[in-house]
Amino acid sequence: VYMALTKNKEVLEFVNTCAELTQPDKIIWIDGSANQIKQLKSEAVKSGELIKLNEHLLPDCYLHRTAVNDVARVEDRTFICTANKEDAGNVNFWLDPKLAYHLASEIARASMKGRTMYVIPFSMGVVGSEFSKIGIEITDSIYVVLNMNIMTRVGKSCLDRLGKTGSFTKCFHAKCNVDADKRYILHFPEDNTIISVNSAYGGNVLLGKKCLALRIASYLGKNEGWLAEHMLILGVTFPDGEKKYIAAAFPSACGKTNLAMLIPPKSYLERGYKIECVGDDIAWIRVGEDGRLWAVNPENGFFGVAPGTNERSNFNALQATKRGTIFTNVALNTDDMTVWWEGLSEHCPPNMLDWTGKPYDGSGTAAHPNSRFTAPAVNCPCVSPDFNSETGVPLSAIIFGGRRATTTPLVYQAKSWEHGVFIGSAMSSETTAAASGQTGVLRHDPMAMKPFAGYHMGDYFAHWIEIGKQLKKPPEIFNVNWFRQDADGKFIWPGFGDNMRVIEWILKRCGDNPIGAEETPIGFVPKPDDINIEDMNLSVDALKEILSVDKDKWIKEAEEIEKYYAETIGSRIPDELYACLEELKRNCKNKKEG
Ligand code: SAT
Ligand code: MN
Repeated sequence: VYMALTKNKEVLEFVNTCAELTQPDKIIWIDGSANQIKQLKSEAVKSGELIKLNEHLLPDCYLHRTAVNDVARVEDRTFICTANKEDAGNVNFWLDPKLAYHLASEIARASMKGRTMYVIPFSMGVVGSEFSKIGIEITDSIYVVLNMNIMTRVGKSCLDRLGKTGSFTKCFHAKCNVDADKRYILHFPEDNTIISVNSAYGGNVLLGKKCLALRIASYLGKNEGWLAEHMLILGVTFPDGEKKYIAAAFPSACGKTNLAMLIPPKSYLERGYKIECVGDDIAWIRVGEDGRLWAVNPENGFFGVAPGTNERSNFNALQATKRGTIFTNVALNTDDMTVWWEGLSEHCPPNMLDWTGKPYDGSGTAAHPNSRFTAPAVNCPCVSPDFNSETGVPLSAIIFGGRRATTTPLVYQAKSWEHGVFIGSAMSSETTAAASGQTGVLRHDPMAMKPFAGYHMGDYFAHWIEIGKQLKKPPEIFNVNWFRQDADGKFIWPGFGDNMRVIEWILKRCGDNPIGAEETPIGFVPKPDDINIEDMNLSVDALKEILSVDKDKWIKEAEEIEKYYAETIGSRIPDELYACLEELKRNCKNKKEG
């Protein structure tokens, strides 16, 4: 027996169908009230699902440990289930929808016996904004409820927004036995439905995040004329008070959160520059009436990578985790019940339990490399005053970037929108711990959306070209690479706050009176004098080195892109991109140029 919070027939049917299948003992509707959340936290502490941290040092903060086989997204168990296989594209794994529903139903059948089923009404984006989408997530995990309550806008207002007839994304999650062999993350874009079974790790189970806000939303965006992207959004305030906004796409664990919350170098702060964070992971982008692109962050919190986060690398993110935060798979300091991860401080304090809960003896890492914090956005000292804007922020620039030890310069600019789409489509990056599998392997990751595009990648590129045609004032498009290495394998560019120096150049290239640049075979590169390296431990020669474009390397890169287009994406690639590829090849082979 339960009290439904809505009269929406479709919602009630969805909840009933899930309950009949999974047979929970109890159903609880999440209304988002402080009281209900408090109760759930104390229940989770009692059951051991959460460990309460030091109330004085980390008020209202908790530690959660996942199963050791369940620590990252699982791309090879993530499926796009379209009626026609071809529509999912070759970059995605595909399952026949009928088969997928059947498979998941059999796995989830009776799996909530003896458990509670929670119904989470949530909104991606500010409730009521034209950008926003409502979802209903069913789950048997309190951890999921509490994380969704941080990452999204949860509660009755979402159901009120739906009214009696509104439509929503059906999100079903059942933890089952966390059996890795029966783990499936299934998307049915044509039914606006997501099913996740046998996992309890963030990206696989917080279904508002990658599953809805990227895979399903990218499909909705294609049909409705907007973009759902794996992008941070930041605002830059200039000394004269003017503000400009940038969206930037990087693969998981490549520094989106750090860039979004960057603290400029001292000399910039003194001149009055300021960075504010609108979002650190996902951007929903629409063409405004003014012919510009406008972006919102559909999330309400940060699910950030813990290792490497410290006072110097990301002061703002660290501050954001000081209250109301759930930590996942970090190490526990048993002396004072605080948390630790590699890079938080130089030395690991004594009396630590590692991420699995065992005494840490110094072998391996104390925190899992993909350990995370789930922190409310309002906690972030540099959160933008536009964070809750219903109309979003106008974009002056879009940045693509990845981890590349060689080839790709520190920054370069596309010659046109189409060329920018080409650059995004041709991105490669070294893999990280954010997904299961080997790390450090160079792979293609177009627009950082390889794991997240909910439909055919060729159609996705075509959609970008189509959006460009509607723009009167398209943002300038850039590519950055903070990760170029020297002959000894050391990073040449220091990154973090110093990335402000590149942001400054990027914004000087936008607007009505852009500064000059060098034209190279791949696009426009800064004149070395135009990157401010004052008060920085970087020689002019090192700067020239990371701005250099090696034609021979780019001939190989172009061949690689051509191969990727033909062999992996396979079809539906717009002609505009092939034209850019041909131009790149011509430019590189023309020895007189550049
Ligand atoms: O685990 S998540 O997918 O939510 C984070 C990420 O990989 O970007
Ligand atoms: Mn991400």
